[in-house]
Amino acid sequence: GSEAASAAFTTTTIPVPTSTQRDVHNPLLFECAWEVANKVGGIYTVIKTKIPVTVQEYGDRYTLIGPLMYKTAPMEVEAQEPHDPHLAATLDSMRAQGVKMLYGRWLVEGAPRVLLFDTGSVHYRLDEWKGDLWNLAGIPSPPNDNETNETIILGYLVAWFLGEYASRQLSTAIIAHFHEWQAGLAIPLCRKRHIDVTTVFTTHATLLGRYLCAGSVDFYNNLQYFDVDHEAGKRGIYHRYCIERAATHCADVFTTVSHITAFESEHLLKRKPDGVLPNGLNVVKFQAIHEFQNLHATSKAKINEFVRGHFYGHYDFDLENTLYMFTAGRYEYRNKGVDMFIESLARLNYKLQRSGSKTTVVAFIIMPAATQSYTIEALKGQAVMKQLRDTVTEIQNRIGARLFDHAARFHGENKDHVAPTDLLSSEDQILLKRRIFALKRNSLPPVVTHNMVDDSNDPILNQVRRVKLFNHSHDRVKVVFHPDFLNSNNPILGLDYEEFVRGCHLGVFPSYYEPWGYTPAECTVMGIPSVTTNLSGFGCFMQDLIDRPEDEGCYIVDRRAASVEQSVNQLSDHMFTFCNKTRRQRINQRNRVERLSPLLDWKNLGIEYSKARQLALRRAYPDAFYGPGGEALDEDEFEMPGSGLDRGNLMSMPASPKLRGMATPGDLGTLTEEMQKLETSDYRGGYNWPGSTADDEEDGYPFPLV
Ligand code: G6P
Ligand code: 1S3
Repeated sequence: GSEAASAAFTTTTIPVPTSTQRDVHNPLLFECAWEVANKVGGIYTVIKTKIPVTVQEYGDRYTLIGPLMYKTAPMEVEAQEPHDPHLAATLDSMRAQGVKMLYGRWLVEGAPRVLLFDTGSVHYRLDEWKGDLWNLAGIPSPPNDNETNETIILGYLVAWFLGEYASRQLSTAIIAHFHEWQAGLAIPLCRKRHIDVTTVFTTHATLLGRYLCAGSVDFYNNLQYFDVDHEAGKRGIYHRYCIERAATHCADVFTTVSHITAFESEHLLKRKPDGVLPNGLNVVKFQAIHEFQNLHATSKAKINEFVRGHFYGHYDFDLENTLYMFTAGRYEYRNKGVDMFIESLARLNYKLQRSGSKTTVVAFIIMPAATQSYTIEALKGQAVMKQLRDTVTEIQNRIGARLFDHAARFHGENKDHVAPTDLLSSEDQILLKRRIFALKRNSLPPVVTHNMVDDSNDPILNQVRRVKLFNHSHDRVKVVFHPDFLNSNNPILGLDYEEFVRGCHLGVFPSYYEPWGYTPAECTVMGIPSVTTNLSGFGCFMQDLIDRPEDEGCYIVDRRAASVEQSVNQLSDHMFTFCNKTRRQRINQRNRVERLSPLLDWKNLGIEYSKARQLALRRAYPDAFYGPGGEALDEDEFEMPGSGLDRGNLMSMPASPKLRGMATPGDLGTLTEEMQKLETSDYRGGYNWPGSTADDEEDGYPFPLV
């Protein structure tokens, strides 16, 4: 590097130890992501929910690293002094050179150690580091891409930190695990500087994949043909792509979250992942088995409340016979399959009308977009309904008082029998009439709850207009678009996301691009059935594990082999079938869905991360694991700490899901040294991918049984 960049390279003056000196049996773990103590999207969920199992395995040898956000950090982190003298010395040294940071405990379940760097404090070194990046790796960086600038600063800070720390702490092996390109730049830097750590890179999507899918390409059939540099350049993301690709190729172990994204990564990032680390959740078991059913009923009552207000004046349907469907996520219209959802709703509407169904479907779309405020109409709906309720309560109290008085004065004479007209005074009747009059409305109940910044160009609204789902009385399917996150303090639809999901009947996520897809997974652990596709990591995962996922309330639409028309029909068929279920059938189905939770529990999936880390240690410190002839020194080495799918529990339940034979802990992931030797793209997911030479996907990857 240049002279200016040398400060970050100070560690090179300290002798680098030979790797065999480090203890590989009790390694230290640093896990780095942009979303550590910083909620942006799905990666935050991965990191946060995984903490308890990681802490169980690593205890205080585990530290998370991320960017310091002054707005949220004080709420998330409790500052502490480091106990480890090497760590203290490293942080002091960095502070002395102007780096601001926060070290302490992240106040979430598991309370892990966390180190947050203030990228702003070293912003003045950005140009120097950009120059270094260009000299070192030939990676360019345009001036005004703020996200990339932040990535570069975080990358240089983390590499600086790891370099200094690894040169002071010489006794224990260090694993550094990075998520996504925004945290991945430290990987090539570690490699170039020969920092004695072993690295794992996990990607949760590919940059190019996301961009290509959002356009109108036949993505999956052309994966192997894209000219990646050209496509990245065309979209102005060449420099970002370079960072992502450098992280991918420099990591000791490269992983992703699903087989479908592994396939994508092989072609777009040009490295076949070493394995798949499916995303888990921290599944909370209730004391009483049916507690989640009660929660459904109480949450549904709150949604009912909203619906009465929103549809005032047109509230001519029976809430006892109304189903709540929803989709939610980041606003990626095509990638998240909102186009397909709305089209299928229109067809469902037609099917319900034709069949003379009395069922009403209210379909919610929860996707944050640019808005100005709530609409007057949406606020008014809740207001008039609240007034009506308050008035009824007042009248109810007065009737109660009169009734009580009558009863107290009753002496057995006939004339004291109370007549209804005595109870409901004419004033009360007038008041009630006035409230009912306020419910008259000339317009239809609005589709959208907010004033949109760009109403006329909004893709969701335009699609709703095209299919004419305008919430007419004759429509069996009504649409409510809530273009903001949910929050229990909202004046309309005042529920937290979790509460909302629990109150709904069906989650619908017909994604086209979805490396994992937490939304249907969250539905599952809450016992709410969902629809997803075989282009989502989650959908493929469930299809791989369960014989007939649709029997378990986990519907999977084919978006791979089927045409768009066929997929839309399949989705509307699933929804129509769902509408024809009786309440008893829905309750049963929720029970079955909830029983799948163990499949998604980190207690069972965390082992895949353990395997990835083991592989990283083996690759970096082979001498500690193998003798001179390549023979394993310790056969027990691959034993993982207390983890593994508790099938016993799952299978002992009545009407348990039929799991496929390969659903053992070792089968859930695919990490193995052997895999690199395979030349095919034999990914799982019940389908031979284009360009794949696998004959039989089940034989594709050899799985070491743990
Ligand atoms: C839960 C409750 C039941 C309620 C049912 C409604 O199972 O425990 O008391 O009847 O939800 O189900 P539905 O599918 O009609 O919302
Ligand atoms: C990504 O977030 P997204 O919604 O941009 O990472 C998530 C966590 O791994 C994953 O669930 C999702 O599919 C990806 O797309």
